[in-house]
Amino acid sequence: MLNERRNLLTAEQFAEVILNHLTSSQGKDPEHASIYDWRMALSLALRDQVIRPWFASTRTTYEAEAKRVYYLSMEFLVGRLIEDVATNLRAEDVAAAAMRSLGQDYGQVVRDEPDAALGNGGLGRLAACFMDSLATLGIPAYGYGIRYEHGLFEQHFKDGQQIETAENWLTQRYAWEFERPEVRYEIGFGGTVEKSGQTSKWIPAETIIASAYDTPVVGWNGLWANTLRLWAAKPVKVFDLDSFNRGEYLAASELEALARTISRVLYPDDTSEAGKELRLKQEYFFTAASIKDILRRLDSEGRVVRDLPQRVAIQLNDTHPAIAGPELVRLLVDERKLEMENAIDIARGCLGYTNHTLLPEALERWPEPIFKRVLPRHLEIVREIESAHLKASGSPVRILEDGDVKMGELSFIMAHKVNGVSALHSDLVRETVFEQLNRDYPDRILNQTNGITPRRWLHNCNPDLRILINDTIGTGWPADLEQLEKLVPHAQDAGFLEAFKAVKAKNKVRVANWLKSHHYIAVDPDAMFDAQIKRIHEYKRQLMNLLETVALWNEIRDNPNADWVPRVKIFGGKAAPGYVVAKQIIHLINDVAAVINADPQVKGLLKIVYPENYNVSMAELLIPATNLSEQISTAGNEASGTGNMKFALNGAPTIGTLDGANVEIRERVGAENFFLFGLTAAEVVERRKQQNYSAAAIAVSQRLSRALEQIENGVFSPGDPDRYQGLVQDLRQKDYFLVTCDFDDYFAAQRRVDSAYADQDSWTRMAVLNTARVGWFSSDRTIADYAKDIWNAHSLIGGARQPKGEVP
Ligand code: CRA
Repeated sequence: MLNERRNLLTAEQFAEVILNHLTSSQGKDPEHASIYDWRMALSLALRDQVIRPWFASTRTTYEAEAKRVYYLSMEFLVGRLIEDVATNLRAEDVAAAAMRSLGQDYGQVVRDEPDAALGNGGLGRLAACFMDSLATLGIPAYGYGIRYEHGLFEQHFKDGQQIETAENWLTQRYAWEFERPEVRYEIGFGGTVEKSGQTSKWIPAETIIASAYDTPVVGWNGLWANTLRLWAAKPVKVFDLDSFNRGEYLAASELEALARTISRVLYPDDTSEAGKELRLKQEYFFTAASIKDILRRLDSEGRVVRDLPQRVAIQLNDTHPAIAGPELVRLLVDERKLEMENAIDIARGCLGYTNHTLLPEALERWPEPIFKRVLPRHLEIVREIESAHLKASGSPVRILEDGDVKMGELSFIMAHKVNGVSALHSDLVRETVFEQLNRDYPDRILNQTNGITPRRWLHNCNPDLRILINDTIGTGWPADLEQLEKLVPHAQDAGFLEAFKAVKAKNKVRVANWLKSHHYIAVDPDAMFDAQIKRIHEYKRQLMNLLETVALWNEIRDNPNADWVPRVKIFGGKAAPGYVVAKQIIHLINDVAAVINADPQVKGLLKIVYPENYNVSMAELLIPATNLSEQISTAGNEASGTGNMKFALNGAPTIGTLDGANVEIRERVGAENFFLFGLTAAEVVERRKQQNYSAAAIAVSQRLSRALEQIENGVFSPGDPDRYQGLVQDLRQKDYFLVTCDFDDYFAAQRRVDSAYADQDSWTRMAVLNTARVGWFSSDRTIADYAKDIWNAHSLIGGARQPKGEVP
C-alpha cells in the first residue's frame, strides 16, 4: 500500500528499489555484494524518496515567489545520513524491514557509512543542525560551502600522542550528492583593476571553476527539502596538450592540481586564523560562487537587483564568508552599474552576520598586501565601504587598520543584523569586540541562542529513550521539542524513573561493549560515566578535568575504605595539528590514563578512557550513555556550546561554569539540577588583573599542589620525567585560563556530584528534569527566531513552527 501523503513504500516495494540499485547502480548481484554495495544501494533507494519532496519544494518556492535563505558556511559537519534521511522520511521501519528481508543487518550497514566531516566542531555541526531545521520548518533555503576532498583529519594515538592522517571520505562514492556539471562559475584571483572614467573593471590573473554538487536535505515528515550546495574547484583547462606533446607530462596536469588545491583541505583549526593565502582563496572561492549563483537565480526569476533584500537573506556563519559583502557590491557596481552607496545599502539589506567567538586569535584579519594580491578590486571596495560607514556614522572604527583588513568589522558594517550565539555571548559581543560599533549602530546586535536538532540528537541517537518518551507523552515532540515539558510530572513517578534509568543503563552497556570490541578497554557499565567530548583547547580546560582526576586518584588511595562512587572519565576530541599545548594535553591524558588504569588500588573505582578519532558518530554513541556532562570552560570564552544541550537532552546533568549557553540551560533545568562552580565572566576579568593569581591559588590548595608536583615530577611519564615541566610551569606562572583559580571549587562540585549520584532515585529525577526542560534548545526554535528577527523569511508548509502535532 502506498501511503498517499508521504508516498511511503511498503517494505517489499522498498526492498525491490534497493535490489534495483544494487544491480543497476552498483553493478553487483546479491551473492557478491559487499557491505559497501548494500550501503550504496540502501542510500540511493532512500535518496530516490527525497526527490519528490525536493522538486515539490522548489516548485512551491518559485510559485510562492518566496524569499530564500542562503546560509554561507566554511563548514558543514554533517556526519552520517542514512538514519537521518530514513527517519525524516518516516521510513526507518520500512528501510530496516526491507534490508532484513534481503538478509542484511540494517544497523551494521548504517554504521558502515563514513562521517562527512566537513567541519571542525560546534560551528560546523550547528550549520548541519540548521539545515535540518530549515527543511523541517519548510523555509526555502540553500546551504553553501566547500566540498573538501579531505574533511577533518583522522586522529590516531601513538605512544599516547596524537597522529593525524588524511581523511578520505570521497575515495568512495558519496551516495547523497548530485553532481551539477552545468552549474559552474569562473572565479578569479589576483591581477589588476582597469579604470576608465568612473568605472572599474577587475582583470584577474588566474581563474578557476567552481563546480556545484547538490545534496538534498529533507525535513521531518518528508514535507520539505532544501539543498546543500557544495563547491568543488576545477581548472578552466583540465589538461595542457601542448606540454604533454612536448613530453612534459607532469606540467600537463599541473593546472588541474593547482586548481584542485583550493577545495582539497578543511583547515583543521577553528579558533585561530590560519594566516594562509590559500585560506583567503578558499573563502573567496566559495563565497563568490555562491553570490553568483544567488544573482543568477534572481535573474532567472525576472527580478531586478533592487529587489534583492526582499528576495534574499544571506547569513554569514562567522567571518569566513565576510567577503560576500564586497563581492556583492562589486557585482552591483562594476557589472550592474549601480551607484556605490546604493549598492552597499542593497547588499546590507541582504546580509546578516553571526559571531561565534571572542577569542582574539580567531577574529580574522588579513594583511593588506595579501588581500591586495589576491583580491585587488575588493580592497578598493572595502575602502569605499569604510568611508561610507565613517561618513554615515561618524564612528572612529575602521575596517583597515594597522595594515590589516579586519573581517569582523567588515562583517558588522556590511550586515543589517549581527548576532551572538547565547545570551551571555551576545552581551559580551556588545561590551567587548564591537563595543564602539554597537554604539554607532545600537539596534544591530541581537542574540540567537544556538540549538540542536532533536531528530539526530534524541530521536535517532537514543532509540530507547525515544520509545519511552513516545509511550509517555506521545510522538509530537520531535517537531515541537518543548512538548518534553509534559515529562515533568513523570519525574515523580517511580515506574517512569525506573524505565528512564533502565534506558541509560542499556546505553551504557552499549558503550561498554563498543569500548571493549573497538578499543580493548573494559569499563564497568555501573560506574558513573562522566564525559568531556569536544575539541581540545586550553579554554575548554580538559587540563582541569585531568587534574581533578589525579586529585581524586590520590584521595581514593589515601582513603581506600571510604564510600567512593565508581567513575569512568571519558575524554574525546582532536587538537589542531599545529596547537602544541593542546597536543601535550592529549599526551598527558593518555599518560595519566595508563598509570591510573593500571593501579590495582583504584580498580573498579576510577578509570580514564579516551577513544581516538572523536567525531559526530562517536558523539551519537557516547552522549546517550553519559551520566555527567563536563562544560567547564573559563567563563567568557565558550560562545555557546551545543554539546551541553545534547547531553542535557539525553538526561545528563551538567557540571559547569556560567559560560555560554550553560547559563540558559541552568535557568531552564533549575539550579538544583545543575552543578555550578567557578568564577563568573566578570570575575575572570578582575582576576586576570591580579598579580600572580595562579601561584596564590596553588599555595592555598594542597590537593592541587600535589597533583601538579606529580605531573611535573614524572609520576605519569616515568620514562621521560621532564615531559610536562613546561605545561605545569605555565600553570604556575601564567595560567591565562584560570585552571588553578577554579580548581578547588570544581573539585568540591565534583564531590557534590558524587553524593547526588549515590542517591540513584534523586539522580534519575535530575536527569529526567534535564531532558524535560531543555526543549527550548531545539534548533527549530533557533531557526524560527532567525527567520523572524533577521531574515524575514517564512515557512511554506504552515505557521512558524510547523509541522506540529502527532504523526499518523
Ligand atoms: N568553536 C564556539 O566556540 C559555539 C559554536 C557554534 C564556536 C562554540 O561555543 O557553540 O562556535 N566558535 O556557535 C567558532 O567556531 C569560529 O568560532 C566553535 O565551534
